Amino acid sequence: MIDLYTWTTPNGRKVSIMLEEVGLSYTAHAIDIGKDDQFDPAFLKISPNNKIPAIVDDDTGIAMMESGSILLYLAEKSGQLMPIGEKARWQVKEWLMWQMGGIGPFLGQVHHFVRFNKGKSAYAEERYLKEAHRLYGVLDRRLADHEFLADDYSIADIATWPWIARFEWQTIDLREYPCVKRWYTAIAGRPAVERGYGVPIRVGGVPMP
Ligand SMILES: N[C@@H](CCC(=O)N[C@@H](CS)C(=O)NCC(=O)O)C(=O)O
Repeated sequence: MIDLYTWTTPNGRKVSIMLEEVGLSYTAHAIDIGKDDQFDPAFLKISPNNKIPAIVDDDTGIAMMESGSILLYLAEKSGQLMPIGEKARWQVKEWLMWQMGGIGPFLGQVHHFVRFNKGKSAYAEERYLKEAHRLYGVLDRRLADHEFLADDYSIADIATWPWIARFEWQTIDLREYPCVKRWYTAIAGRPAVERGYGVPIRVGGVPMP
């Protein structure tokens, strides 16, 4: 049994979607980051960086923070969503790291400056929106000749998809990125994604372009 500590955010949804996809049994615990639950000393023992998501695996006694690491752990534990061949495995890790270093941090800043604090810093709005469009362009070009980020559906897609699900917050029109739109819609139609999106509580349906 896995305990998942999470909230209704892209990083949290990566892990609930993964758990739903691979069929491992888990219990979701809501850590409401709007109410500072992430600073509770009991939670800090599991996630010392005071951020969701985090897991505790009763089978192994392993407690883990950082969504990219958790996805790698769950892929290894389940033997799913990570290819076997060397080249393909590295492609998955490459695009997973691209998500962790680019998509997550920069789209997160778009949410802060463009969605929630519009008008506070014209410089930040321009910088992060420009970077968001650049990243969407990279994603669109990759998906122009790959069905998924690393050919087969993998943890690289699971890491990236919940951030793209916030395209409306990012003021991104997915019609500008037709290959992203095709990929996004295909993944949105997966039952496990729909279930994982609603963990730990459902806040509306999966946004559709
Ligand atoms: N690199 C971390 C980022 C996690 C993260 O930023 N979590 C946010 C929610 S999406 C959070 O817990 N924020 C609470 C805070 O910063 O106090 C990961 O991928 O797990």
